[in-house]
Amino acid sequence: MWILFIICLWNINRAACAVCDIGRFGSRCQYKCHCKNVCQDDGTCVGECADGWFGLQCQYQNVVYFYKTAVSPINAETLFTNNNVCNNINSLNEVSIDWSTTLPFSWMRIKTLNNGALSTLRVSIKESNLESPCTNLRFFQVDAMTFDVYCDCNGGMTTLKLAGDSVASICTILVNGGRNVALFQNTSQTSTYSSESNFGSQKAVDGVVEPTCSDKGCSHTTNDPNRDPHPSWTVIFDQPYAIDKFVIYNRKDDSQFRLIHFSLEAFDKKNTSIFRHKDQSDIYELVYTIVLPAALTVYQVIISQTEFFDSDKRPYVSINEFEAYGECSPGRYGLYCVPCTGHCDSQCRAIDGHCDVCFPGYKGDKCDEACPPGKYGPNCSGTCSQHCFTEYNCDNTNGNCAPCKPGYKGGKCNEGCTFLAFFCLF
Ligand SMILES: [Ca+2]
Repeated sequence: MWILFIICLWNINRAACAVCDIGRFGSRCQYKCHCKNVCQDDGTCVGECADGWFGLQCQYQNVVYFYKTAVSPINAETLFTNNNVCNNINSLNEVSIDWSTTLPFSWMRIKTLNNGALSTLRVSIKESNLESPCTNLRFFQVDAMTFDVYCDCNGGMTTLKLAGDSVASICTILVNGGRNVALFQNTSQTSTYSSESNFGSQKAVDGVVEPTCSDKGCSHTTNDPNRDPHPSWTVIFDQPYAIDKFVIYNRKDDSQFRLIHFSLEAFDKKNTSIFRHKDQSDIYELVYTIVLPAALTVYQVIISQTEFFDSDKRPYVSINEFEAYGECSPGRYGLYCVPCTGHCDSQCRAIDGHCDVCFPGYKGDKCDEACPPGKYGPNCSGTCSQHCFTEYNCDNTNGNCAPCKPGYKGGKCNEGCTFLAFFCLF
């Protein structure tokens, strides 16, 4: 108990100290559990993730679950069901999936019965019937049968297509929609209707889409006729995140028209506006999905309204739930988006910190292992000179190892001394 007290007092490990409400976890209790059954204190699920979620602590949205409208051919439907059954469809060499809206593509998780066949996989995206291939496919093994597939695609997709002989071996496809980083972040609004506990700004990031907002449960600006003619709602994240999709849930009970023609603006940490969206439709939506043209590093989002409709005499901003989907900003990784390890020479992979290219002298999945004694340089591929006095003083980054064994000189001890000079200094 005392040890825990000291850990908490000095803030060494906040996750160990936080006591979160049931269904939440994290250093600030900022994450919602997405487990089918029991959720442990650190968010790990006992058993499977809830439908629609996968990956690290089940925090990654599977857009197949939320946005799928059709699969072609129809008998490929089972490939998009996230379960433990792995029945591949032998005759298949092409499969496509349509979305209800334009979505960004980042990566997908594939379960396959034949790892070797994946090299023949082709991925393309379609928008407005214009098909464009995704290039530079990269495969990262998750377990014996599961791979995360990354590739470079231009623009958004209304259809995702997989083709090639390898499709016949695939048994599950999950398509990443990012994780919601807006949950329980700092929020404010220009005014509040009724009371903070009923209609405060936090209600829009509490992870709950309420069936009714009439009593409580949604953010809502004031109806005081003398106040707030230009209402807005603001969220400021604990750190910048790479966001590619915003989702706004409208209230479900009444007055949904209040969001018609709303504006959304995103800012970076320098308070520079980096993305603006103005709703154009005269008909309200129950769920607005706003896709960014590319992932942007966002720190703050403001939703505002200047117009009013129906019987209203003033504009309001009322939000049932706001979500911001994306990843850690470049150079960070993991659930808490900590910096990539110091010896990574490229941006590490956000989900697990894997680094593609290490600085010379380091190796390992996260570039956190120095080369073993006697090795140096990029990928630890250099071998220290056998004329180093000892392999233990060979610099792992550049192979320099002076002092040398008698008879040799140079930074890498690979130059022989001039004749007769047994001990040479130059
Ligand atoms: Ca809510």
